[in-house]
Amino acid sequence: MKRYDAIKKIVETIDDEFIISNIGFPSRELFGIKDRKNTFYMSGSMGMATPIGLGLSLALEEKEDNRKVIVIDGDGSLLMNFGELVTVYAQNPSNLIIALIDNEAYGSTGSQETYSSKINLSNIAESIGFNEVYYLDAKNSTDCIDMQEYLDKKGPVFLHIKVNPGNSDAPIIDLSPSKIKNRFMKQIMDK
Ligand SMILES: Cc1ncc(C[n+]2csc(CCOP(=O)(O)OP(=O)(O)O)c2C)c(N)n1
Repeated sequence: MKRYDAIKKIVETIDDEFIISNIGFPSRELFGIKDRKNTFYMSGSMGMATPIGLGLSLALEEKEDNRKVIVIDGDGSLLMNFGELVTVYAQNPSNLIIALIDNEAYGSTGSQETYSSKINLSNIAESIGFNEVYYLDAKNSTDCIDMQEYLDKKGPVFLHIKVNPGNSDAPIIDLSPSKIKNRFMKQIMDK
């Protein structure tokens, strides 16, 4: 299975959760599978999907809005901004799930190898102190990705989803960045 299959399985069971998706093919694949106003396609920089998800999680908690936040991140992006995991742990948002899709590659730019084949990213999350860390081997099947199970847990939850590298034939997102932002913010404010 590849990133596309994992994303498809993740969105199968979601309802009103907010999704922040990583730059490049993860966002394009998600857009092709299911476009939602509650999704923020993060098209700026690697290593920024989880910090945006964290900020949103904390803001929702503050206004006692019980909707959850799912970040679809990538191993290359996490490795580029490792401090984000420490910050998430220290801020301890109960409503945040990080779904780290680990294809051991910078998939969106040609699948150059990352160091995640040499280190174990769930061990790192555990050693930081995360209580809810799950390693899901989705190389052969995505059945292990049962989002309802993880949505029921008190976050922050770190899902380390191992897949094979490769991109699907995903469409270009034909929405302007301001449209993506404005409709997303409306969803946050409207409740
Ligand atoms: C700071 C920064 N450096 C480089 C890029 C170019 N770039 C966009 S996506 C990407 C690969 C991302 O890899 P990963 O986070 O593992 O996600 P994948 O595409 O494999 O799902 C790169 C290098 C960027 N957008 N931002």
